[in-house]
Amino acid sequence: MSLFLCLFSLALYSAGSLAAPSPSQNIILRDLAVPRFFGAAANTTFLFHDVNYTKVIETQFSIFTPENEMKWESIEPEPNGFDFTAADEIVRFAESVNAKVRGHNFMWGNQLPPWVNDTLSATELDRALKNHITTIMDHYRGKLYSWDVINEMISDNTPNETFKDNIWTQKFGEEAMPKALTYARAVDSQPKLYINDYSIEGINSKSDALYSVVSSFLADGVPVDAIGFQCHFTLGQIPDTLQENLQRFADLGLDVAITELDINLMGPSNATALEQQAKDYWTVVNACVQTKRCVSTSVWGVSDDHSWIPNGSVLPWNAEKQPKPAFYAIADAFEGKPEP
Ligand code: 9MR
Repeated sequence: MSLFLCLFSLALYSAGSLAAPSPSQNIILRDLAVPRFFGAAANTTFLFHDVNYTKVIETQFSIFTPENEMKWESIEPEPNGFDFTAADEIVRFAESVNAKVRGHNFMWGNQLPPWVNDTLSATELDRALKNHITTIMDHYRGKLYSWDVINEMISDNTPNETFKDNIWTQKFGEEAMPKALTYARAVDSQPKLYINDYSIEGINSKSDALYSVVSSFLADGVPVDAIGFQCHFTLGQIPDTLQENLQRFADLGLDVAITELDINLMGPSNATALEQQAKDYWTVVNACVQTKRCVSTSVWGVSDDHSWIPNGSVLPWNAEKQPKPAFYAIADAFEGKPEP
C-alpha cells in the first residue's frame, strides 16, 4: 500500500468510517492446518444466501462435506431419478475456492426416500444400491476426495449386537457394509472410502466393535481406506482416549479424520462456558495433529445460528459470524501451541 493510501485509511479509520479490523482477520485456519485439511459441513440453504456465512466459508476451509445435499432422499428421490442440483452447487463452490469435497453418504438408515425404505425385496434393494453408488460416483468422477460410503452402521447396543438395525442389515445382514464398499471401489479407485460413525471417538465397546469389523474387512480384502470419527461432543466431555483410539485405527494402515466436530454448551453461552468450549476444541484438533494419519478436522456447520443443534452454541463462529474463543483455540492447536 502506498504511503498516501495508508494515511488515507488511517484518517478514515480514526474518523470512524472504516470498521475496526477484527483480530481474526489474518488468521486463516485452512492455512494453519496444512498439511491437514480443515473442513466444514456446507449447506446450500445458507451458501450465497447468508452473506456473512458465505464470507467465512469462502476463506477458512479447505474441505467441505455437503450437510444434506448428497443424502439418498435428496439426490435420488425417485427410483433412478437423480437430482444433482444442490450437490453440484457445493462441488462447484468447493472448486472455486480450491477446496476438496468429502461425499456424504451412501449407506445410512436415515434420510432414505420411502421407495428405498419400504418397498423393495433384497434383490431389488441390492440393485438399487449398486445403481445409486455407480451413478453418483460416475457423476463426480475425478472431483471428490473421499466418500462416506458407510454412515452410522454400528449398533448402539454393542457388545450384544454389532450392526444397527435398519433396512440394510434387515435385507443384507452382515454383508451390508462390504456390499457398499465393494460397489464403490469398483466404480472409482481414486476417492478414499470411509466408514463414518458417532460414539466411536474414545476406546469403548462401540469403537471396539468397529475395530474388529474393520480388522476383519482388511483381512478379507473388503475395500476400506479410512475411518471418520464424527465427534458431536458435549462441553467438558471429550473422551480421554481420543488420541489413543485414532492411533489404533491408524495402526491398521487406515487414514483417520475428525468429520463432524461440534461441542454443545448445554447451557448459557457465558465466558466460562466459552472458555471450556475453546479447551475442548483444542483437545480434539490437537488429537488429530498428534496423529500422523489424521488427514482432516471438519466442523459440522460454520456458525451457531445454522447448526443442526439450534440452541447449543456448538460451533467456532457465533450467530453474528464472529470468531469465538474456540476459533482461536483451533488455530493454536494447528500451530502446536498449548491448550488455552
Ligand atoms: O446436520 C444434518 C441435519 O441438517 C439433518 O436434518 C440431519 C438429518 O438426519 O442430519 C444432520 O447431519 C447428520 C450427519 O449426516 C450424520 N451424522 C449426524 C449428523 C447430525 O445429526
